[in-house]
Order: sequence, then C-alpha cells, then structure tokens
Amino acid sequence: MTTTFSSIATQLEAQAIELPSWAFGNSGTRFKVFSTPGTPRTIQEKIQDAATVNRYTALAPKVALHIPWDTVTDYAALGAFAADHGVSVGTVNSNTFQDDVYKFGSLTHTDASVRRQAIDHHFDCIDVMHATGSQDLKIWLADGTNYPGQGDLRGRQDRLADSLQQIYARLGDDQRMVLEYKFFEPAFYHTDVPDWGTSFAQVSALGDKAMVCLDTGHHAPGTNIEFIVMQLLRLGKLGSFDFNSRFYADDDLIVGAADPFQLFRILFEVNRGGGFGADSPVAFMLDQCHNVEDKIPGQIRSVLNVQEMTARALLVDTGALRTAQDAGDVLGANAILMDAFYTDVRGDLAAWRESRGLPADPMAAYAASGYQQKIAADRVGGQQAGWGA
Ligand code: PSV
Ligand code: MN
Ligand code: MN
Repeated sequence: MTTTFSSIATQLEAQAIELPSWAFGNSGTRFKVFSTPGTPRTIQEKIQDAATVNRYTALAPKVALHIPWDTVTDYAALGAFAADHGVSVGTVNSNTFQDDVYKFGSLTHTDASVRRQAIDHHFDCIDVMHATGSQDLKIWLADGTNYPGQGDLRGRQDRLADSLQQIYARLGDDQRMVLEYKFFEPAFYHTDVPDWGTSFAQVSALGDKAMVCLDTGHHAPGTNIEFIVMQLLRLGKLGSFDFNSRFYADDDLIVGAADPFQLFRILFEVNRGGGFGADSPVAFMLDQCHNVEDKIPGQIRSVLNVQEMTARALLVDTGALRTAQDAGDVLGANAILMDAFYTDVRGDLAAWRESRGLPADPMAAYAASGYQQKIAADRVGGQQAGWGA
C-alpha cells in the first residue's frame, strides 16, 4: 500500500530547524564580502530576522549563537528577547579559530596556557547556555597542520581528549556537547577532527552527553553521507546536523540546492533510524552563509527545502521496500525509493500550511510583506558574519 500525504501530515508538525545567527550577517569569500542592505547590526536584529523566518514557515523556532560574535552583557535578557519574538536560543557555538593565540591549535595546543584559554572559552559558552536556556554546546575546531612532521599527530589527539574531558565535566545535567568534524580547511595536511570516526571515538570516551555533529558540507566528494547518518543513529551518537549544500568543498550554500536527492537520502535514513519526532536526540541546524542572495529568503528557502525532502522521505512505502529488499528485488526496491523521491509534494505542503494559518507560499508572502524594504531603510552599517573579510 502506498503512503499518502495525509498519513504523514502530523509527523511534519514536529519539524524544528535551528537557524544560525551568522547566516544573517554579511558573508563572502576571501576575495570579497558583499554587503546586503538590511543586514543586522546586532544579535537582537539577527534574532528578529530569524523570528521572521519562523513566522512565515513555523519551521524555525530556535536560533544558534556563536560566541564571541554574538557577545552581549546580559544573556538572560537575550534569551527573554528571543522568547518575546517567539523563538529560543539553540546551540551555542564556540570559537577558538580567530585569535592569534590559536595559530598552532587550541584544544590540541602543546602550550598548556593556550589550551587553558581555549578550555576556559568553552566554560564561558556553558555559562551562556545556562543563562539563555540553550542545551547544546557545539565544538568545531580549526586545529590541524599544514605539513607532514609539523605536529605530533598522536600527541595532539591525546591533548584533545584531555581538553574535551575538562569541558564535558563542566556540562550541566540537561546539557550536551556535540563535536563537529571536517575533513580539511583551514589546515591542509591534517585536521585533528577530520571525520565521523574520530569524532565518535572522542565523544564515546566522554559519555552519554557527548555526541557527533554532522555537517553535510564537511566530507570528501563522493562520500556516502547517508551511510554515516545510519551508522551514527545506530550507535546512538548522532547529536546534530549542520545542513547546507556544496558543489566543491565547504560551500555553505542553501541546503538542498546542489543535490536534493542526497538530502532526500539523508532524511530517509534519519527516519529509518528514529531521528524524527519529539523524543529524537537529533538537533537539526542549518550552517549556511549567503554571499550574494538576501539572507532571510535564503533561510526560508532552506527550511522549506528540508521540509519538502522530509515529506518525500516520509512517503517511502517502508513495508513494500522491506519486502522487495528481502526478496532480492533490486529494481523493485530501488523503484519504491525513487517513487517517493519523485513525488511532487509542493501542492500538499501549501495546503498543509494554509490549514495551519501559515502562508501557502512563504517565499512570496515574505517578498510581499515589505519587511526586506523596511530593514534596508532602517539598518545602516550591517555586520559581517564572523569571518571572510
Ligand atoms: C567552519 O567550517 C564552520 O562552517 C563549521 O561548520 C562550524 O559549524 C561553523 O563554521 C561555525 O563555527
Ligand atoms: Mn558546521
Ligand atoms: Mn563548515
């Protein structure tokens, strides 16, 4: 029996995607950062923009912070400000990659005083989590080397384990740590957390509150990302996603733009592994930068793409698929998956939104709202996202 859209309608209601505060700032490449009229000047304005995405889609109830880019004096007030705008503070991202002191590493550094500074920064991030009600600390490290022999690979891994242990010990009962991996950049010879296996090994040594963060743009071309999703869910260690898409390296483009089929395959494995639903441990975050397109519609497009591929993934007739797989029906099984992928759910989703008091077409509704023109007129001198000068 085929799965119908009405049978998955309630499952879609549970979908919640965190937006990164830095997606709303100006970003670019090492060649040029183009500024966009209306760019937020403060974290409060970033939260207002994120809340706008949520208002048009009901898909984005949380905003992830990046410290120190989003530093304020009163974090409790920032949490209250977010609540007033109908959103809450999501993942807190640490940053040990932009200060001179971290030139040769942070949590892996040979110099104990640099390592101390990096660990203390994470303690500060945990304080921010307590004040804002955030539950997840995300660690992505730029640590690595450029030349063979430059560093002691094993020693760096051992120091990393010790640093993470200290940070882990500081987490509150309801708080978690997610360790993000990335195969290269900014280091080009080796990276200290290059792959899911290294992240898994490090977080497994810590305990239940430490999980892996999978950024979809952080793999070598051709990597079967849905296999990693399956394995981490199977092992109970998929803590969060950073969704974006890429054509070449860590492009941070709109999720689903480069390869919607890959996004579908990933979301199918999320569902297969129990990663959807209210009690799922998986936090769904976007990690995107918008270099040339407007930021708010860019984020709206992204969350809609995730929703669309989620709906298609939920439409897979899993019973028939299992039967075909068990019978060795190669082409039959493949056809069942492809049938769901090729199902156009846009009309059903538009009706689904309207029945819930949302605009049928959030992109069009936002464009017609005048918000973009208003922020362009009101905000002068918007901020750059943290990097990319
Ligand atoms: C750097 O590659 C990166 O894009 C990581 O994916 C982090 O999640 C993000 O920056 C924010 O620190
Ligand atoms: Mn990321
Ligand atoms: Mn990245």
